[in-house]
Amino acid sequence: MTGDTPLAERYPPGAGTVAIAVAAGVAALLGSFAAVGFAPGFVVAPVESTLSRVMPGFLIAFAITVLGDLGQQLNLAMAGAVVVILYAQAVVLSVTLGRWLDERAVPLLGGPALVWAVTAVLTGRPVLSLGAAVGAGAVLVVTDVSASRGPATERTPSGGRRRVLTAVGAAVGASALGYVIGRDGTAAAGGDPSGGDTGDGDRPRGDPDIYGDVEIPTFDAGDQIAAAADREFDLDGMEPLVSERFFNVSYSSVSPTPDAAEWSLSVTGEVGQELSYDYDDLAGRAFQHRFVSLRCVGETLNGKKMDNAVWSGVPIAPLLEDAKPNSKCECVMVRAADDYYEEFPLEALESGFLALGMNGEPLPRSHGAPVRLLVPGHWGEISVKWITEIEFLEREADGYWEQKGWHGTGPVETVAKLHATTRTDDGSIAVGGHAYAGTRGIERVEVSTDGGDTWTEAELTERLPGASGAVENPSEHAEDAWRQWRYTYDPPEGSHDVVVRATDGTGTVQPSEERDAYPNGATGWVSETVDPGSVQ
Ligand SMILES: Nc1nc2c(c(=O)[nH]1)N[C@H]1C(S)=C(S)[C@@H](COP(=O)(O)O)O[C@H]1N2
Ligand SMILES: [Mo]
Repeated sequence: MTGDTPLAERYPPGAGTVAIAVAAGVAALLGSFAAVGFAPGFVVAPVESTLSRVMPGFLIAFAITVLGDLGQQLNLAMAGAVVVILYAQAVVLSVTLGRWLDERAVPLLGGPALVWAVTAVLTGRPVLSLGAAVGAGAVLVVTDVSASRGPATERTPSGGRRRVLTAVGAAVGASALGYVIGRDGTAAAGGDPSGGDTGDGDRPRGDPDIYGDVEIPTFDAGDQIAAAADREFDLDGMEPLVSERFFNVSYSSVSPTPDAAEWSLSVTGEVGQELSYDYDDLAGRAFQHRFVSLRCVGETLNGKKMDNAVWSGVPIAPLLEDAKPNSKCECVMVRAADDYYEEFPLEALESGFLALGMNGEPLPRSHGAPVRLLVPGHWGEISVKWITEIEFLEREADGYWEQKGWHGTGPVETVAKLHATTRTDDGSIAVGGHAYAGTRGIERVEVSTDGGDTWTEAELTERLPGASGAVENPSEHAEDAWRQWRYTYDPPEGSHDVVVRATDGTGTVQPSEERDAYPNGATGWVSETVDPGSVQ
């Protein structure tokens, strides 16, 4: 039974209904955001992960290396659009059914119910999915009420247009409200949609969502941090030796929120004895505090996806011994809470470190809380965040990025970056940046101010100190940390090309051959044209 207005007129046919359905879809998406925040239960998260997974390797390569963070944002936007289309189809279906049965309750209840079902299937969280249903319901109810209240003259094509405008207005209102609620919820949970930053002073220690039910150990990294501050060059525009904004790379833009109390790391596969460790097992051990630099294989030659931090945790080798591994390929697959997986040689894993702390704080969510792996000297992709499982394999397999054509499980390439160009008080020009060669170490950095014809050695910061804390044989220097270089010169008259190259600890000069990041890391020498007139 219908009300005063027949259903066909409540939902103007064709484009009108589609517009109302899309409006309801947008409100539903923001309803999901309101209920969950920027966390895995947000309906866009699983869709975005799936899009990343099915996207061909060359497109991903383009997104990472050329578009950078914009690529990730585009992927997120595309996932949002897919969700809105799914929701809109659910609403159109309910309207069609309602017209057919001539029953206004069908779209009013059936629409939100379908939206709820779609969300629950995508996220696997039936209760939180109610947020999406409320968003869609709000738009459908407002549209329905406005149709009932409208004067007779409204039941005309122009009345239909009004209904669409009412629906859009309701969607805008509901979405804005959903956005505000979701954003505040994300902030309260310590989540960080933009990823990246650590050491946010306003944030409670640790992430309450993640660390709520465990005792957070202390991370005594103060001496290491002070040592870095002591050694670094003071040069405008150059990042310090302990990165202020540590880059972030995850295949999915929504970080998982594992509960530290529930977290465990299992050792499985070709082993004599399967093992499992929980957070308290690790937090109760004596920590080391180590500098480890990370660099992403997908970054451009002079890009900024290379950073350094002091990490607190435990070496992994002793944790593997009791498992009595007998992997034929001497290789492992390491898995994570975001369904990420990387395969690499056991030898690399054995030099690895499980970090619970970063720069004196509990590991932040975006960098792999509660526990991540760090594999010294290798491209960042095998330093698996949110680690949950180490599987000893019988034969080699491909990891997540290798299935997309990348070769990023090996040691990093040597690089010297050029990120600072400034004028000194006496009128000289000072250039500087960071140099990194993984565990080979940086021996020397040379600079040319004439496009590569002649070279002069740059100053280098003293190497960072070796691990502190529970270390059996302390080494003097950090085994896997970058150094800063600086070079000051009297500029020639006109524009000139500054080129920089590093030599690693084995005496090998950074390769000059220019190569893009895809598939195994960018190479070449960083070069920049400097116009003395415009250097400040
Ligand atoms: N679980 C998980 N671990 C991951 C990734 C990921 O997407 N998921 N990305 C990897 C890549 S490609 C890099 S470069 C580093 C970056 O670490 P960061 O985000 O802490 O800088 O994490 C690696 N570990
Ligand atoms: Mo990476």
